[in-house]
Order: sequence, then structure tokens, then C-alpha cells
Amino acid sequence: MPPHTSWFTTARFGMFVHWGLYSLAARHEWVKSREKLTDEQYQVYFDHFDPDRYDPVQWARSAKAAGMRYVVLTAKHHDGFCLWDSALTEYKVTNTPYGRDLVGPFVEACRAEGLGVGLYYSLIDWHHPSFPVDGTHPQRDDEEFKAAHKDRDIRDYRRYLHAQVRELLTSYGQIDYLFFDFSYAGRSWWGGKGADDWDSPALLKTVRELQPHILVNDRTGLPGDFVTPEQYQPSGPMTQDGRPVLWEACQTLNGSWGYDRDNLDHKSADLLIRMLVDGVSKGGNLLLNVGPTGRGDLDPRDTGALAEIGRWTALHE
Ligand code: FUL
Repeated sequence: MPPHTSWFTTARFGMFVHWGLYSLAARHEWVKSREKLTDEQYQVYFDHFDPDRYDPVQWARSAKAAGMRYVVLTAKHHDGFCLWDSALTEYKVTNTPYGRDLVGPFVEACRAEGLGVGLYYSLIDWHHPSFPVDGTHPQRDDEEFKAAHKDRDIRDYRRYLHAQVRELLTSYGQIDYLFFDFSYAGRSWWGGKGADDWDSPALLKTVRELQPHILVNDRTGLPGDFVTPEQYQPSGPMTQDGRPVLWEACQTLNGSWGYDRDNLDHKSADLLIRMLVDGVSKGGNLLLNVGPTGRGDLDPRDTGALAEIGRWTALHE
């Protein structure tokens, strides 16, 4: 097993938080890609981003009361919007009406509750001008756009992503966990980006130099400290090349990671508890997602489930 993993295997249960401009759209975090929105069309969410109800202390307390021991926040999702005051882009929270960094208060709130601090960073980026128009890009079927942007140089984007990860890992003290998203087994789901595109060897080296205790997931195209089955429960303890491996299933409450207002397909608390027990019995962690609203509130449907889970975990601590 990799070093410094005992907090993770003891923790067993964490909260994933998908939050960003798409939370205002309120219809899935892939909305920009799914609906093939242009930057101009998507700009409305940036112009109105003002989460007056943002209260990371409340998030952290809800996580803790549910029995969770760490929280992972999407510092940047695929839409490229940054929840921190990155010096490398103007596409960030400090340029929205809200005007303040969101990551710092999140980190502080987790620490104050004694929770592990995790960040999610998307390797793909639908806003950066040098990120190639790939199979996930909102303008993937726009021939005119593609012709005009065919010379995009991923090396330029790669410098940006490396520098942003450095920022995140040097601005907020100890970060316990990093979730990169995404490539699997050297390639991505659609056959595009892999470890070479991100220069994952150098990326992981920097990450470990800056945060020697950090745990990093497996989605850079290179093996990480733990594997990340997404929205399924493994049938038994997980192995890689015949050896046991740390794993963490990430699961949604209703099939969407970002706030999805009209989605009523919620898993019951009973099912969620069974999933937790099932995973732990197979040596895994559960990273259960919530999607706060554009104003920053946790959805009552999510807090209801968390409270019920908490009543069960409190009996078993
Ligand atoms: C996936 C992403 O595309 C989803 O939006 C979500 O962030 C999930 C955890 O990982 O690969």
C-alpha cells in the first residue's frame, strides 16, 4: 500500500461536492457539453454567480454528522471555471459578482471540523483557448469553430494546468487528497487525452513534492494511490495486476453530480447505507456526492439523506 494511507482507510466515508457555474443552470454539470452551449451562452451563469448562501461550515457539519471524514470540492470542473483566485486566468470566482475566493473558506471549514481536505481538478477544460476541441467539447460538431481552432496547442494548456495545480497545492496549507479527472489506463473514455497530453509523470512528481502526504487518484493516465469506480459497486475487493489496491467508489444521490433541480431519481437512505456497508465490507471507501445550488445551499433532499445516514452511522461508531 502507498504511504500515508491510514487516514483514508480508516475514514471510509467522504463527501464529494460538485459545485460551480453549472449549479446555476441546475441541470447537470455537463450541461455546457450536453447542450453544446457556446462560451457566450454559458456566460450568463458567470455573470450571475453570487452564492450568497455559501456556508462551508454548514457543509462540513453536515458531512461530519453523516459520519463522513473528508470532503472533496471541485476546484475546477470541465467547464474550466475556477473556484479560487487563480493568477493564471480571468475565468474565476473573483471576477463574478461574488468576488471572493471559495476554496480558502472551504479548506478552513473542513479543518475546523477535523475533516480531511480534498480537491478535484478537471484535466479537461472547455473554456481554455488552447484546450483541443475534443469529443467532449461543447463545440465538437461545429465545423466552422473546429476549423478556426484546429491549431490549438495542448502544450500551452498543459503549462496552465500544471501551474494551476501548483497554485492549489501551495495556497491553502495541507491538502490531503487530489482527484484528477479524467483519463483511464493511459487513455480517456473517448480515446483522446492520456498521460502524455497532461505530462502526468511530471504532474504527479510536482504534486508529491509540494504535498508529500497527499493521496492522488488514478485518472491521470498513470496509476495513483487509489482507484475510483464511478457509480458502480465493485463485486469484491479490488486488485490491479493481481495485487490488492485501495479503492473508493464515487456515487451520486440521483445520477447527477451537479445540482439537477428537476431530477427526482434519488436513492433512498436505506440503499445508501447498504452501499456504504457493501463497500466497506470489500475494503473500499464511499465518496458520496452532493450538488449544492447556485446560491450555495445544500439541497434539502441531500441533507435529508445525509441526516438519515448519520443516524445510522452514529449507532456504529
Ligand atoms: C466524471 C465527470 O465527467 C463527472 O462530471 C463527475 O465529475 C465524475 C466524478 O467524474 O468523470
